[in-house]
Amino acid sequence: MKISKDFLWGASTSAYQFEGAWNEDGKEPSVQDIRTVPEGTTDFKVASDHYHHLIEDMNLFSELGLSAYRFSISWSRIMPNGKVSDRGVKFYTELIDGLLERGIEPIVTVFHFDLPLSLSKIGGWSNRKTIDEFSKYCKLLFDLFGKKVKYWQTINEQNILTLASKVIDGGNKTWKEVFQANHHMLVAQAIVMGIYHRGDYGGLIGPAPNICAIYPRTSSAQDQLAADYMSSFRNWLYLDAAVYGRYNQMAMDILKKLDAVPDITDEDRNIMKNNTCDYIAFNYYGSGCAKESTNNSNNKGSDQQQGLSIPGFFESTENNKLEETEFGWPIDAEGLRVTAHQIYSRYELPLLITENGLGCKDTLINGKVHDQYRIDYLQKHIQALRESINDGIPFIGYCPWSAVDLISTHEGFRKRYGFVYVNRSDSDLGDMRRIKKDSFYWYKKVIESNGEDLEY
Ligand code: BGP
Repeated sequence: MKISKDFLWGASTSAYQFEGAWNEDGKEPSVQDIRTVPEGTTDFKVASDHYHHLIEDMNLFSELGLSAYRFSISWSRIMPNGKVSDRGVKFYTELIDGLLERGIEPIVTVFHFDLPLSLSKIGGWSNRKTIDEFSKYCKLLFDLFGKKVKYWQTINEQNILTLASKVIDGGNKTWKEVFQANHHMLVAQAIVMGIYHRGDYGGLIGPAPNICAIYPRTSSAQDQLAADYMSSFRNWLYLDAAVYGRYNQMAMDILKKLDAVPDITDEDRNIMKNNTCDYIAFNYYGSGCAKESTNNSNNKGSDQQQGLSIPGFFESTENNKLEETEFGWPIDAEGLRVTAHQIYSRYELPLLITENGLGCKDTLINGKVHDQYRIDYLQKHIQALRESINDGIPFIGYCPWSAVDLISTHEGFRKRYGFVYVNRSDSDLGDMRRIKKDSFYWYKKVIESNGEDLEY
């Protein structure tokens, strides 16, 4: 089956990882802007300085031939300390209008890891007041941009954000606190999906978790059960809530045994039940693998793709059938097809890939970046996407991470994903020059052929 003509060929970024200008034009700092600068790096808040390269970057998107661009809006830029900022509105208006003028569909995530500092100070998502603030913020965005933006996502990787707050950051919170905050995010998401639907803005809204198939380490029943538990805890809890408006039973079993069942009011239940999503956006980097939990399961070295374990239920483990990136993430293109089937057979909603890509240390040699390894990775994943479409799964589009190099969530600037190189490093902010990588010219050809020509 051929990919349909209206399929969106995109690329992704997020505000705090791309924009810079973290304290300019009235922007309030977000939780990302107050993080300790990793050892050996310069100020990472400058990111790729997109805020000051807006036109140049949009021209690059246009030259690349993108039909969509997925980005996030910085809550603390457009609504610093809860007040609307004209300068914040101006920036995103210029971006959205600039994309539309270039024939590029804007795909907007309203929240991507960058909670305003003022809300963090009152407890962030553990405080129900954040739900109200999020609703106001989203209503503002829908009113400002609802007629121009057709694809909205609520929260980027709520599952990772939640698990990170306990597992990755080695936080001191209890599981109960972690899942209470998660519950508030689920309620907030449902409320804004309701606002969006009642407002009749004319587009689609959905979640954007990081979803990946979890394989059992062996063919034993114990490992299969571990994989199912891990998948319920990492994947389905979040999508069942967004699509069905209820908690996943296996995930709930884990929460009960962790003494982490959140307080859920009758009103919360009604809100979740009555306000569900229109489509599913998801980020996919590679699959996961689980084995039966042993007593000493722990979460050392966890991040988005590795290391999550819950004693008594599952232990995340390496899949020795897969290669890994230089940053230790498994590469599993065919796993994208498995994941797509798992999602679609559960929910039967259109899918949109909002992130997928290879993070590695590119080198600039004589003004060029020969990133054949990235082309190989993307080629195989687009092939798997084509097969998934051929299997009958409806896909809205594909937005690899990332359009342009940007700052990694926890690996500084040395871990790059972009089609465009940004001339800076961790130790030197450089001149921020944009340089098209080999993958730029390759992806341009892929887009021109509507995914038919994947050769390099
Ligand atoms: C996803 C996030 C992105 C992005 C990407 C790559 O989890 O949504 O923000 O950064 O992963 O991760 P990293 O930057 O850690 O390599």
